[in-house]
Amino acid sequence: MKIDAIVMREIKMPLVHPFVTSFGKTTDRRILLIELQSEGFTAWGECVAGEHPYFSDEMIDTAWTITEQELAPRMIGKDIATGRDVPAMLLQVRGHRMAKAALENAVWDLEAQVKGIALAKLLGGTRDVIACGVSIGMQPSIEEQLRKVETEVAAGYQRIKLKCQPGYDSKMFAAVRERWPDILLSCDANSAYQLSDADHIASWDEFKLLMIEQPLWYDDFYFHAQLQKRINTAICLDECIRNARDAQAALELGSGRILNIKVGRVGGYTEAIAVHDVAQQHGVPVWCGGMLESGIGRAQNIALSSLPNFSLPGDVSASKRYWSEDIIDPEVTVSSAGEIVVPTSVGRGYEVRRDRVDTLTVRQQRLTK
Ligand code: OSB
Ligand code: MG
Repeated sequence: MKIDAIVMREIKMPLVHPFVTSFGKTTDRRILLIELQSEGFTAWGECVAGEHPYFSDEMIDTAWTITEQELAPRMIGKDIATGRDVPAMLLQVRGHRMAKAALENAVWDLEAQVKGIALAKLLGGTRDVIACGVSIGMQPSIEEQLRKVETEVAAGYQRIKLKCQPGYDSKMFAAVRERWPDILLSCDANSAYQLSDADHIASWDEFKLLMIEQPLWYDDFYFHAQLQKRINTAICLDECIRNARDAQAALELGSGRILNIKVGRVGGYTEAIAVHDVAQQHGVPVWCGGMLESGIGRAQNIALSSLPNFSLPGDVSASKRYWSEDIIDPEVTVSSAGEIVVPTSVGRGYEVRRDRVDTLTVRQQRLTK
């Protein structure tokens, strides 16, 4: 698979509803897309870095620069046998995992096409359908929060995740739990609390949450282990898991009992599969997180979610929750049972709509040898 050219594009897409978390508010997404051209094949990757370095230290502009100056030049003109060979090619560059993942995942897409198999199969997927949950941003009032939950429960989603922060937590959880005593419910603090909040967080045990996602610092798993000892509810780690070694260290320390895997956060499919395997060896379930992806990243999350240890509903939901019109055909749809069918056709299983991508593109750069 000789890499003839890499086309970088930034697309700008307005969200249908603003998304509010403890780290900030997102109304428009700026997304870096990678198009690989190889011997007549075209493959795609999506960089999940945000508009600002608020979730992690990456943002679209750092990803753009590092891709153009450091990562793409290491791949262009090279003959790459498999997606698994990409991490070693990019190893000299420290960090920048979301930028690396977009390139690596595009190579996996290419490999699936060249081999004539579904991307999910190439990754080792075993599921025909994946279980879907939703992540609901913080709302201006508890009434509006309840209306959002009602919409998503009615749509069939199997797990509702509530974004929270100090001052917007217990009262809101109580209101949701009172109205829906039996649904699978979780929360995500995106690092908004400190260990001194342990008693407060322990008081949430009464809400019977499936998990509390990344309550403490984005780069910590030592203090998460201290917190996990003081609460009954399972901690789920997101931000702090950068690779399989982190997963092993965190699980051996007891920092959490569930892992959220985001393929961009860990630097690509190869590492995501390694994290999945470490969790499985520890008897720890995983689920696939989301980063407000366009259809390309969404399709790639669906393929990853088909691996066996993705046994909890993920944050991979329907295109229409985010976009008035997605960039893929067909759009991602979720059944009334809260499931997405894993495509069995060759490659990612969703066509990229070039007309739509062109309309949304605000900058473009074609890199060749
Ligand atoms: O922490 O899981 C998170 C979105 C952007 C950044 C971080 C997170 C999220 C979400 C939304 O929770 C998941 C989605 O619907 O894509
Ligand atoms: Mg999270």
